[in-house]
Amino acid sequence: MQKYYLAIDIGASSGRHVLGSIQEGQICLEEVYRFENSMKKIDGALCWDTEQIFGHILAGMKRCSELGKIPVSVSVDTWGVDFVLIDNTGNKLGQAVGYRDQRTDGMDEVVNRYITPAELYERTGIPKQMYNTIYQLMAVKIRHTEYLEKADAMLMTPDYYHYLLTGKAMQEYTIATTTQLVNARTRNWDYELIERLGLPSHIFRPIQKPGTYVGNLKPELQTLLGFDCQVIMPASHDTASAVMAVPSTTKDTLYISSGTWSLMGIEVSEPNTSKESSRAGFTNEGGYNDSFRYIKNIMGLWMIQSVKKEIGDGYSFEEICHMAEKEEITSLVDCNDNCFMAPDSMVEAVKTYCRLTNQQVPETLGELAAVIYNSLAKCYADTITEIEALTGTQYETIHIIGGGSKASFLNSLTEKYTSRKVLPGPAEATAIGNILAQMIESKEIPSLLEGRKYVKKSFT
Ligand code: LFR
Repeated sequence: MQKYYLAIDIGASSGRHVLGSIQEGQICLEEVYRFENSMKKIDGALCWDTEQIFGHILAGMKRCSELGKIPVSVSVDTWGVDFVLIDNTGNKLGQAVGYRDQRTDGMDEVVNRYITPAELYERTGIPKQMYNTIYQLMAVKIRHTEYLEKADAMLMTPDYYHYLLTGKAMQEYTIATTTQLVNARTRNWDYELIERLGLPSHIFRPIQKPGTYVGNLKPELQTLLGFDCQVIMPASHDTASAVMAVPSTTKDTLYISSGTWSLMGIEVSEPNTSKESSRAGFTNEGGYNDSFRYIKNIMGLWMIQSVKKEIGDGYSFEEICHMAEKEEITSLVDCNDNCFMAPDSMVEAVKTYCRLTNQQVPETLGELAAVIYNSLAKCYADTITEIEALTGTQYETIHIIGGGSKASFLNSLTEKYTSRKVLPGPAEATAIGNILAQMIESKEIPSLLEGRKYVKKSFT
């Protein structure tokens, strides 16, 4: 009987259910369900509609049973930093506020009262990003102390869905590191830091490594779906899963996980929490097998996704790339400028940036896309310079994985700006990494190294 593993990979702009199996020595994928995702304004705050997302999770699982392809296990991965607080009956306390919401404005100053930025980076290896969980929790502490008083657990988004599927509240390591509350050396919650911040330590449940069995489906879900299966923790942070699927088996591999965000960096075995690393804004996020993702967060395709939503809805990304290719505009923006994080209008944000920096202001969809794609590629080139200076290593090639690897125009700009060879794919890296964790757990694949060999022969 063919064994299937189900990856439920939920990104900030879309989610997908992918069945993975090994057939004739190769990993085979079958996307069985896909849905749109975005933050929505609820009571004035940008939030995730957790009920709607869970509805999609179940609908995609139901599709597996309709197809007669019952997975032996299922794992959910999502974007990082966001969380849900639950009380001791499992009820959600407040909304699942998303990372682009402004509730964290000024929270860095509050956190600074308890710990200096230098010590915070030294302990956690995570640089300041205003959306990090630490600042979000500080906003909850200040505006909704009652939620923290009633909270029984703080569950990161994928942990919350694993909880809804099984009734077991557990925390996974890779996504926990995105909170900026995990100690980079002990790889555990930094309870001393948590106490200094005045957060209740009991809501931070023991951290488990990817591959841990969470539970089986709740009885009522088994009835609803018509099957039961194991729920296994993948590397629950989508970026951690994506990096598992980098098709390289050598050290010193440079990658960009390209999607709503562009995450550019390398895999290392020890964190770098030096002052230079902090100054350059590199993050040491926890990875599979206790590795670290030494990366820089770059605003990514979010900018073009937003412009498309605003003025280019009738066009595909491919068509938009073709338009951009023909433009001659040379204006560039700093993709990591905070004005692009959650503007009311991305079109206006890009135009204003160009106007304020005395550059040609893009007017058409093609011009706007040209500015964004060129700026991203330039940002990649600057980031390579930083990584090479920090690691003392030269990188000849760049693996681009994730949905953004299909943007061939961006790939060619990346080659132009970086003078490095781009190796695109696999596009479904996150789902593949999610599936690899399940396959390794069930012993169908012996190790991550072997898993990456499978990825190389199956997808490139
Ligand atoms: C990518 C990602 C990034 C994280 C950002 C916000 O989907 O997970 O790694 O920094 O979303 O959570």
